[in-house]
Amino acid sequence: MRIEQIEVRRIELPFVAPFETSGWREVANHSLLVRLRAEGAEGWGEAPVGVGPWYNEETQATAWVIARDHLAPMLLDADISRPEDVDALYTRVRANRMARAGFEFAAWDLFGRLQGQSLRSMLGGVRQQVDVGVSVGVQPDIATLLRVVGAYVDAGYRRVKLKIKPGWDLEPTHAVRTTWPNLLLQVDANSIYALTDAEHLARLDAYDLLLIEQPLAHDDIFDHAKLQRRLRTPICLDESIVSPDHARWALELQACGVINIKPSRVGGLTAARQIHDMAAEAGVPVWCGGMLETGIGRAANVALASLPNFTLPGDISASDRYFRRDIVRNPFVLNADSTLTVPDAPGSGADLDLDFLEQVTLERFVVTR
Ligand code: OSB
Ligand code: MG
Repeated sequence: MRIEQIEVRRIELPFVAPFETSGWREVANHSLLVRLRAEGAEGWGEAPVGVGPWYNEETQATAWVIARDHLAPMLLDADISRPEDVDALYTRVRANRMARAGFEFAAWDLFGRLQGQSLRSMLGGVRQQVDVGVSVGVQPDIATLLRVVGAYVDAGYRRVKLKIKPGWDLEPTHAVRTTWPNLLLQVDANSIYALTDAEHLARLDAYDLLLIEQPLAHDDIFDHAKLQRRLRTPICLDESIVSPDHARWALELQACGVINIKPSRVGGLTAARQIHDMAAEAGVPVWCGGMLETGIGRAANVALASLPNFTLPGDISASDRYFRRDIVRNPFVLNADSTLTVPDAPGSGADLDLDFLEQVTLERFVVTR
């Protein structure tokens, strides 16, 4: 199949509340959206890059240039017969995985719509509902944190992740654990600690956490293996696992007990599924992380999370946790049992609200064969 037209948009979609991690703060989704057209159908994908190079190296500006100067022309020149061919096409491109994932997602969506098959069934998903939780950013004080977490618990979320950093780790974790003794709880440091903090981090073992996410450097695997030997709580790697090879290295080194899979971080659903399979083989559970996506990227995450080894709740909250209005007409809604329902419709199932999308589009380019 030849792709006939590619459209890429830069959008800005404000969050209901700012989101703060150990190292940065986001007030809006600044994704790149990719639209592929062929044979009378279209597919959409989201590259959920941050506002600055704080999570990984990519930004909306870098993804835009890589998409315009390389990814779009390469795809227009290619002949593809399945979505995995887009993953293979882009193996020549170094890093820039979120930009690549935007195109790869769009290909899955396009093929699914043309073949009348849901993304879940294309990927081999086995669940109609996926367990989800909510990621809670750094808050100004403990009272505010307890109010914010309380509102999510009341809304039905049974798993909470707290963002931590030096000076905001033991105290907030203790406060939430004491207030909700049975809550599924985990923490995420976004690479702010060093191996010399091992003794301090081991104090988190007291709080019955599901996992401690990415305590050490964004590109480290080696020191995480050393740290894991000093903690009872499983380490979960996020930033460090950017490819199936990185997952293999982490598994062989026993650098983590859990892997957070974000399809956008690893270049798309093809690589995400490979990492899922590899972790399953090693007996290591995985869960689906999030990048504060719109309904487009969220649909890809939800479908991926329906695979069998996604046994821990994902950071795939309902759309209203992020946006007052999403760019889809079928936003994800939280079920009473802290799950989201996996769409059955062809492709990702996302039903775009094109009028609203126009309003949040900052810039676009279109290339045609
Ligand atoms: O580290 O998991 C992370 C958001 C942006 C960048 C990195 C992370 C996150 C989250 C939020 O924790 C997950 C979500 O709700 O989408
Ligand atoms: Mg993380």
